[in-house]
Amino acid sequence: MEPTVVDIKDEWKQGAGLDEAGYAAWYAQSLQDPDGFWGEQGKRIDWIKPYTRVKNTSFEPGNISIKWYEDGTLNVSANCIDRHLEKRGNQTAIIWEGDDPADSRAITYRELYEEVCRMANLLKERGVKRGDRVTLYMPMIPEAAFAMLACSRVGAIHSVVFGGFSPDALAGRLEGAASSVLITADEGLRGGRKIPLKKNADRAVEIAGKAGQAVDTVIVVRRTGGDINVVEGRDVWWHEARLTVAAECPPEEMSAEDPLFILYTSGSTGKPKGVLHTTGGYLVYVSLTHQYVFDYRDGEVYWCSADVGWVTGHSYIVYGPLANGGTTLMFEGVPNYPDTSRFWQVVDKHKVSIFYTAPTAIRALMGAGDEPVLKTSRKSLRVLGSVGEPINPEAWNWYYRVVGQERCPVVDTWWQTETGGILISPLVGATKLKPGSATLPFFGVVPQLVDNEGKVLEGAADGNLCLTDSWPSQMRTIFGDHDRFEQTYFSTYPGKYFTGDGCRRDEDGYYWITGRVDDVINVSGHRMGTAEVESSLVAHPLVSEAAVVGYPHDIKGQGIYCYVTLMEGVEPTDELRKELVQHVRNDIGAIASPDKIQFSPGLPKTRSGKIMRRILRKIAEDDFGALGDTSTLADPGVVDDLIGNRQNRK
Ligand code: 6R9
Repeated sequence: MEPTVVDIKDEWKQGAGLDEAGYAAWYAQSLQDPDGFWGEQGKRIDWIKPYTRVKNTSFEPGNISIKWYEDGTLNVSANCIDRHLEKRGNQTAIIWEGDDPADSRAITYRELYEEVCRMANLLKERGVKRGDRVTLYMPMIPEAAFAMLACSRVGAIHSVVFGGFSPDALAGRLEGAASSVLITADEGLRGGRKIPLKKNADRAVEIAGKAGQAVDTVIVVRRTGGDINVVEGRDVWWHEARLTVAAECPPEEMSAEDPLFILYTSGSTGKPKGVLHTTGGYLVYVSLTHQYVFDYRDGEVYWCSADVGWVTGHSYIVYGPLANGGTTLMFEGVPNYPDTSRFWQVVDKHKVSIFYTAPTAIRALMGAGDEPVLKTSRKSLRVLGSVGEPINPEAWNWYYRVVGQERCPVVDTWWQTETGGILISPLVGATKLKPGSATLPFFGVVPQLVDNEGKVLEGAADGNLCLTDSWPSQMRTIFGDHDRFEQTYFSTYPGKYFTGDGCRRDEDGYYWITGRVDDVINVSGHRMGTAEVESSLVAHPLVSEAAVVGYPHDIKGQGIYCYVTLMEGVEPTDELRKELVQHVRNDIGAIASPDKIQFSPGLPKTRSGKIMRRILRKIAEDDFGALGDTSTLADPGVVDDLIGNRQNRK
């Protein structure tokens, strides 16, 4: 089927004046002369000491080294706040929309400055210094942004852990980052339900303590007023402490290559990795992409519905929009509470111009029909964005047609925690759209498709997506494990960064991401390593072996399908199935809940004992005809058993 092309409409032409030819010219220049191009773009942020060196990067095996603007110094929070005060002190920096539609708050740049300075002073009072790691376990409230910016103000490295993660997962991240300071809230609130953050945090601190990572400060933001346990000397109420510290705090002068944050993300093997980002290149890149991809214009309200626990929240709720002096909306709730019109009611209430969300939310709302959308106005909307997973053309068209009334371009933005910012995406006003395609690379980004042997594929082709050169917001290392960094991203195809994604390039040079080609699955836009779910399952005393794969799911994109072999003599029952689901939820968090568990006496393995996931994926997809070569299996009979027992539970 020939893809439809959506032409650029006159009203989409960029405020900044970039059109199709402008994009092509800038793109060409960014590849021919990276130093010249990025040297110029680097000026969009304020430097304390200007850089003289721009790009210094190597993807050479054994010497993976990524440095941008390395001799420049700056402070990220000063760039996101202080430099806007003169012109925008009274402009709203953050609009907060609570879970309850009656709850909202507007924070000006002046107020943001004061709150961030207070939080920074409190951190200092508790002994936090440059380079220390501070862990955040927060609901979607403005204090989450205050805390991130406060860390950057004092030169500390934040590690934000998504509020849906379990105490065990939080403990692992406290240990991994060797973090002795935690910022949390009494409870979170989502869809009318309370989430016991402080209770989870207490448990996590206890687990981490037993493993040798002492946490000596827990700063607690009061959100719901729910009952919590307060540990004298360790726990500090934010609402009390903030009255005792100054609302002024000079920003630390940081090097462009000093770390800004660690963010744990799942890979195909082992424990989640601490992806490390630094200050200068990151800030230049996220502010530039925020402006050009979305065509952000002064004074507009911009809303990214992600959670600050994910990279999208870091780059496109907090750092990009605030570096640009924008007004960023932060939403505490969920798309279907109190009802399925909520997103569009928020758009109308706050006159949102740019709305950025995930395909899983679009598909879920599409399932509720057009009426909840059509009863709202949405006339403030100008641009729609998508991120997190491939968007199927049907969902793209609904988003474009029903939500955006064919007035608003849809920018499908492809990127990763590791890339820090958007790498492949249309630019509003400068790129013709094709529903389902992330379209073309951003300035300085060089995608390459290779086959499984690493042979470079030219022209229209389907292959593994690599990037042949660095961009300023690339991750610098895995915190504390540079060898694993090289091993994970640069060893599959030496000399290139391998994304882990499959991708097709069409005859117009447009990119179509086809999904992960490794053992990472994408459930409702959340990244998960199948290995993590497997290791949780096998930790259950009644489980002998487990293999986990993704399967197509109408709303979530991918669901979690688990094949479980029980210990000798254990009866497979529905009760046990429920218990295992609960076990994984407790271990990792609700986002890792298995959708289907199939008890299977055996798993298909090669003679060397490797589980053949390819076959398990096909069975989970109900695609029994295409199992491929099963001749290397130790016991081919296992496959027939698995097909015979295929669970088709909803
Ligand atoms: C930003 C973010 C990264 C993985 C990535 C890919 C998938 C993200 C996408 C997309 C197709 C898009 N992904 N955006 N696939 N089209 N527009 O989501 O980071 O959580 O690290 O996930 O998500 O598979 O490799 P992260």
